[in-house]
Amino acid sequence: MARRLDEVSRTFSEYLLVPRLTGKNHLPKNVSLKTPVAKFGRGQSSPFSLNIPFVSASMQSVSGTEMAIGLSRLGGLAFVYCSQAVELQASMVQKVKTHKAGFVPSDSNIRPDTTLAEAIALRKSTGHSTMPVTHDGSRNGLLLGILTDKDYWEYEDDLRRPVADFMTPKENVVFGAVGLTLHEANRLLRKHKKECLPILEEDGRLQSLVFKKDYIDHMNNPDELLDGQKRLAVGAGVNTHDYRERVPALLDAGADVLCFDSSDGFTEFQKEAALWIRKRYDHSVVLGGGNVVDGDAFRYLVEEAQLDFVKVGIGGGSICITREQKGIGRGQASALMAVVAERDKYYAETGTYIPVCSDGGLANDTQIIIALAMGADFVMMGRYFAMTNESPTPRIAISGRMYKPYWGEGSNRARNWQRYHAEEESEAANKFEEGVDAYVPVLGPLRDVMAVTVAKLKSTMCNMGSLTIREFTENAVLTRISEQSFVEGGTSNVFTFDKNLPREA
Ligand code: MZP
Repeated sequence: MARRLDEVSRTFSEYLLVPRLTGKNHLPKNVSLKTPVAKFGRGQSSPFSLNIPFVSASMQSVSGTEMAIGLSRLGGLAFVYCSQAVELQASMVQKVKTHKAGFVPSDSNIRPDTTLAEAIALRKSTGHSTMPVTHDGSRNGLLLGILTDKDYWEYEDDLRRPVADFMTPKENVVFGAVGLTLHEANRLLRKHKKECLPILEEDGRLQSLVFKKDYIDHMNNPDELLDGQKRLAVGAGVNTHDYRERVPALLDAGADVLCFDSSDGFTEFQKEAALWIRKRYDHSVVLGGGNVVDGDAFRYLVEEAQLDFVKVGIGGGSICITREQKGIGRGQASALMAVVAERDKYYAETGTYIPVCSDGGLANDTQIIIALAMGADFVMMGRYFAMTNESPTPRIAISGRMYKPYWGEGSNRARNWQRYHAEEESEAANKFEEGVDAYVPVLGPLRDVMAVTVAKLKSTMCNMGSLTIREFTENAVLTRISEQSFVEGGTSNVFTFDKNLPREA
């Protein structure tokens, strides 16, 4: 006879937090949202942490280059989607890594005999207004000068003339030598009041560029998530089919964290793929996987597949119909609490802490907060990020409001059948979908949307007498709510007016 779990499958909206003593130092400005991603031993710190506990889902309609750059700048991490060709995914990762590194390889290079018209066309296609002029037009050619948009007047100058007539020649260019630190490079920029500093090899070849705007950008984003070379951090989804080609390509491109993207991770396929990665790269790769919904599956992925972190959640995603279609899954709160309990047991037994990620089904900021209080070290979201300007989908006006398409990786549109069915290699695979094709309202820039969530989270953490995510989980006291108290939590016995209704002046 089937084994039956006694506990009802519960979800986040069934819980509230009971405040703990708030001390005078429990102020939002003192709160740290830093949280581990890679496993670590007792008394050690995690080799890879986030500065805010949010990662974006490995989905076509969520995590492209723009999302990865935007989220990493705020301190989180995007998992660039793997439901695309290996080379395309690797090139997205590479774009994030080269986005701003302090020392950036030059992307837009021209020769001295390039015409002004060609240089302007290049500027328009790349958006780069500063172009090194090298002897052969390559990024590592001998530097002959620099052309910026201040050197010419597009509508006045003769566009057929060569850029050599307009550029600042090398003898007037301030440059640095290879070996200079970023700090020294920024000092030179400041001293000479320049926007861009070319860094040259001993023989005069161009090695990289340092921009003033990158320094300013860095100062405006104190939480940004950087790797050891001061490049933005980026994650990437992988699968259990083409990992032998995909993983090396992603790591070569500079991916910082890899994660198996699978609706059900309690499989020998995930173990086999993870062990292949471990054998080839040892523990130098931060590798996560899932998804799971109970302690047995968690143990399996940690002990057998040697993962660094484990993702929790089956069937809770906003676009997910797995529970309806196949009858598998578990209420997200119950799943998370079961896995967190097993994680804590594992930590007590072994001294190794495995970060847990709650993935999918977070319908609002309150649920994000409850998930973290329940013991998730970080949360993965799709819908939340799909609603921001940085998601890769176009804006569409419907009945006077702006929307963006958002579709599941198990929908026909994503055609990501490997994720759901390749293990079965069955024709039945294409007979049903596990995700829907939908729309979400556009909320605006990621920075603005995230600022509200972060403010609410920090405020609640202070209510719970906590300055770190760890303290938050340890201090959390959760209470289940009845339907009646849920109603009580909204407005009651008052009239509220729809903000969208016209009002009298
Ligand atoms: P949500 O934040 O939109 O509620 O959920 C996002 C999560 O749903 C993803 O991280 C992934 O785990 C899951 N997902 C993605 N596609 C599907 C599907 O097509 C899905 N069923 O369940």
